[in-house]
Amino acid sequence: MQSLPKRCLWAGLGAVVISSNSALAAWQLDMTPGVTSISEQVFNLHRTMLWWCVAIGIVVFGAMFYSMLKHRKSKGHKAAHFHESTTVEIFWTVAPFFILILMAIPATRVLIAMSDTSDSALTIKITGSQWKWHYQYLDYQGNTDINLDYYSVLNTPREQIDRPVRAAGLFPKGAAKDSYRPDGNYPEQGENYNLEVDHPLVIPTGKKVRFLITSDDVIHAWWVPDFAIKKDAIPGFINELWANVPEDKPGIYRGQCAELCGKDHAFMPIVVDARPQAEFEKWLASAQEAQKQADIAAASSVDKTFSKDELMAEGEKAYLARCAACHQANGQGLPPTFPALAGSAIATGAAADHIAIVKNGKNAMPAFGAVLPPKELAAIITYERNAWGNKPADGVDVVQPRDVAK
Ligand code: HEC
Ligand SMILES: [Cu+2]
Repeated sequence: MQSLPKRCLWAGLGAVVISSNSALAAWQLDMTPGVTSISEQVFNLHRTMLWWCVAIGIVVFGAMFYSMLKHRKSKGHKAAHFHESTTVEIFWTVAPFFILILMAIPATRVLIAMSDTSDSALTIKITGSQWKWHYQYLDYQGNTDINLDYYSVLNTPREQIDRPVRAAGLFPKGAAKDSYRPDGNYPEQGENYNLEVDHPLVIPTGKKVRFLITSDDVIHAWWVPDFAIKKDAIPGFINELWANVPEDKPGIYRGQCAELCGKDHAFMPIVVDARPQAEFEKWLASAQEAQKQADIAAASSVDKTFSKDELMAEGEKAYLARCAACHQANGQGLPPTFPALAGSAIATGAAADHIAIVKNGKNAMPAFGAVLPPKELAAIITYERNAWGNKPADGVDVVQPRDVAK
């Protein structure tokens, strides 16, 4: 009879397997079939290969176990001694050779289809950088004068991200233990935790969309499982990909950066919003108009003078969204990689040097000059010069958009 603990273990395992459909779903083993024709081809290719491997496995292990059991020593069999059987050697060379050729034919067909970006209706340039995606609309049905580009950044609330860290009792060095939530009551993680962004990539359904993928800093990879596309974003290179979401499958598709790209690799998700063509065109027109207005506002902000209070308020928000990932909300940074801005010689030194490093970047510090409008840059820099007890040595505590635009 089995001992009691063992029986309990088996009963427990059985109960887990039977009762937890949702747990089983989370442990789905197969690939996702996805929504595009390419993803379907990739899925079927994977299936085909898997069955090939299963068949080979059955033949090889079958022969092995048959031989071991049927000809075992206890039945009086003697080991055969032979060397250099030409027949066997030719067989085990030629058979795998033909199997590989048979596998290569469908695989090559799918690879060629994946890389055929001809006749696309829309071309979008995708640039990865630590840790955000930049989408640039280059060409829609022959119109290359679109003038629309934007950044797509994670927008899962910081407090949700801090929840597990807080639960484990871990805190960044130097951070006040309960700086966010003295009650320890962190919000639940949402349904799309760390898979949500401020501005999704919007594409039309029923159209072939070509993606040109590159990077500004390190290697990233743009991966949307439902489209079965995943390509490295490499600085100095442009990789091509495409997707055509069927007209009956509009919706939100989510993916992630798939190349370990640094500290916040897990925090640069991808969200694609596939809309019917008419809706896409409506969105495109309004996004172009919004960008035009933003450009005009940015240009006119340079002529205006803003109060310190206004700049500080906008600066704090923008700092948390743009800079806190590296320099931390409390300005302490994560030395030695990410310097503290609280008490930093640059953040409290000559305004011109402070502006220069934020606009132009330095080593692992990204350049923000082309990313943020002058008013937002001025607000962030003003904030940094006054927050966390900072006091500018040159007395310039307010930086205006026109100082940044120079
Ligand atoms: C990807 C991480 C990252 C982000 C995001 C980032 N920084 Fe930095 N920052 C750095 C690094 C790394 C340095 C150090 C550069 C060096 O000296 O090599 C730095 C240096 C600085 C310095 C100089 C500090 C000193 O004392 O050396 C300032 C000022 C600064 N950053 C401001 C900003 C502002 C403003 C933002 C947001 C608009 C920002 N940073 C966003 C990584 C980052
Ligand atoms: Cu990345």
